[in-house]
Amino acid sequence: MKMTFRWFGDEDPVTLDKIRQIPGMTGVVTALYDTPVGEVWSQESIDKLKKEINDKGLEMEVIESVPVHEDIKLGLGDYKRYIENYKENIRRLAKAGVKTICYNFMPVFDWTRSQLDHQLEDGSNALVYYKDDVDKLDPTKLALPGWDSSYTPEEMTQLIQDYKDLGEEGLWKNLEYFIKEVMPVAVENDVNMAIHPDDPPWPIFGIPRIITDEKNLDRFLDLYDDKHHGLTLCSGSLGCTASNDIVELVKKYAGEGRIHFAHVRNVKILGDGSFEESAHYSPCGSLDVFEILKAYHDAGFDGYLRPDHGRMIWGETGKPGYGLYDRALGAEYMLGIWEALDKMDPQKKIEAEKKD
Ligand code: DNO
Repeated sequence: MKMTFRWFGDEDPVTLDKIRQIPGMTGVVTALYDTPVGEVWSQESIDKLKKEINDKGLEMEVIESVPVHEDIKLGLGDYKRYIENYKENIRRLAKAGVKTICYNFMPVFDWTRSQLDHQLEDGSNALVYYKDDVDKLDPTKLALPGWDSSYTPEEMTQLIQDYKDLGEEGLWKNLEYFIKEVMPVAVENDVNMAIHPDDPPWPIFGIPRIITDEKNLDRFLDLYDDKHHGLTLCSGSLGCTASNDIVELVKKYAGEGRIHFAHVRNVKILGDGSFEESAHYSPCGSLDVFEILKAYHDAGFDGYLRPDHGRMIWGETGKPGYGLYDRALGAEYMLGIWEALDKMDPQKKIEAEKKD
């Protein structure tokens, strides 16, 4: 397992200098944020970014995300050109030593919450999703970090209608087309493609979402028979409904070598389709983070893992979910679990003794 940390580039208040001081951090997960969605990333910018990161002693082996243009998801307009651009981005990133690309196929909206700074009992604040509040939101007027904010309300209304017309099966069809086009390039360049599940894993605002549960993850993986075609298993996204058993999903898909990137975060399920994000430590939420990590460990997981969203604590302000302190606490907690699992693993003990 390689512990990594998301970094939003030079604009991120959590600098590389801070990230490199978190014990056990091997690299950052990042992207080029100044290229419009769908366009080709310049090799020069990719190489510059890599150098900046490597100069701080960190690796840049995971990109999160190379976003998929809405035209591809809708199978409309310029989708063929955008797919060619996507392939070129895979080639260019591979040239820079990138091993894993995270992406998602969520229509219009990436992760969705009703509030980004809900105050918890201990005075920290966290992202929450209260179903009643989300139901009252007007999606054409919303903007959350991570969303493409370049649409006017009119364009957004049209886009939402297009997805309603497309429906779930239409979205599957376009996903299949995309996968069959890009995967041969990924395989040829030895890049793992890791789809991020929908967050939350159910349809919102009446538009379809399909990367939501075991049945659909199976259907997704069946689209292309090669290990490079895999998952970003996000415990918090899939785990905000009790119907997804994260430990079992990790056992199954890590066992099949299909998880290339692990997002680990805890979440408190409130039972009525609502949830609150919580600290990583298992007793703080509904997920058993120890059992999740044990499932990765038992499967011999050697991919990338990152702490996912953290709360804002100790007065920190910044990008919701992506402050320094709580994510660093999460990383250390998970490294502690991993070290214990390593040292208690009889096979690893034998190997270590042989080395001595
Ligand atoms: C939320 C993230 C997502 C993720 C994308 C991947 O914080 O996990 O925004 O980066 O869905 O494409």
